[in-house]
Amino acid sequence: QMLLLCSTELHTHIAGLPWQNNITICFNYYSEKNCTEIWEAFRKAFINKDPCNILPSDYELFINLALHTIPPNKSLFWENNHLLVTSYSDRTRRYMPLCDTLIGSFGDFLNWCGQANDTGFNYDSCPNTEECENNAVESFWKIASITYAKQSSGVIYVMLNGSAIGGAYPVKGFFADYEVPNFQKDRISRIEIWVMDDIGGPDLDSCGRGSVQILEERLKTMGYDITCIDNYKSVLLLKCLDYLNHSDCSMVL
Ligand code: ENP
Repeated sequence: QMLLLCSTELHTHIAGLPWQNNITICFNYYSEKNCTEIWEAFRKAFINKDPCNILPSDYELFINLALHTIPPNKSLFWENNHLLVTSYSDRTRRYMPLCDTLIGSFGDFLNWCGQANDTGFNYDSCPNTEECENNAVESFWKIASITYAKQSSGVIYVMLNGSAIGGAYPVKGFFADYEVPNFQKDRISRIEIWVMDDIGGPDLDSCGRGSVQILEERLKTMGYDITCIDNYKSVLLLKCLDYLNHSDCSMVL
């Protein structure tokens, strides 16, 4: 009864905000959590503040409250594959990438910030990273990435895009800068990299070549056991659902 009351109150509070769905996810799937408190901690990180002066540490309370375990062998890191990862992970059923965790679900697909001397949200004109690095979204993903990488264990999976113009493994990016350095070596058995090319797209990077080679060498130097697979069949099958007659799909269909 009490939970229902709290949730009704919170739902009224966030009605019309883009976080409505994810508060529902919080209540439905994480019923042991205090979703009202989590939402308040998230808001307080950036509301009523200069949108260029939000630090990762401002989200600390939110992160601590929303944290839950990441099962071993379920972590999926990625670059340039957002929608593919979203469908392949199947909302934690197959894998649990950061965007499928309770923490990540607060940021996925959204852009937000607050403003000084104003208790409202501002989703339309938020500063991007070129304008200022310490913005609400960038700082959120930094602390979320660090936390997720520290929690990941067992076999670690990494999905890269072999057709990405800037290289499959951006040497500057969340994965390179905030995730790889925070892996807990003693809890990781091996790392498996999948390099997926776009169907009909160019094969710019692949295992042992270009930026993927840079990543493989970096991880080997750190002492990890690495496997790299070009166009991993399971993911390729999913990509091929929309390209049944394409020659790139003849191998799996
Ligand atoms: P992009 O630029 O390909 O895609 C950015 C989109 O993915 C945005 O809609 C963003 O949400 C959402 N997103 C989901 N998870 C993350 C995330 N985790 N993150 C930044 N954006 C995320 O992705 P990036 O910027 O290269 O980030 C990929 C990183 O996510 C990888 O390190 C992967 O391992 C990690 P929004 O709120 O910005 O609209 C961390 C940083 O999980």
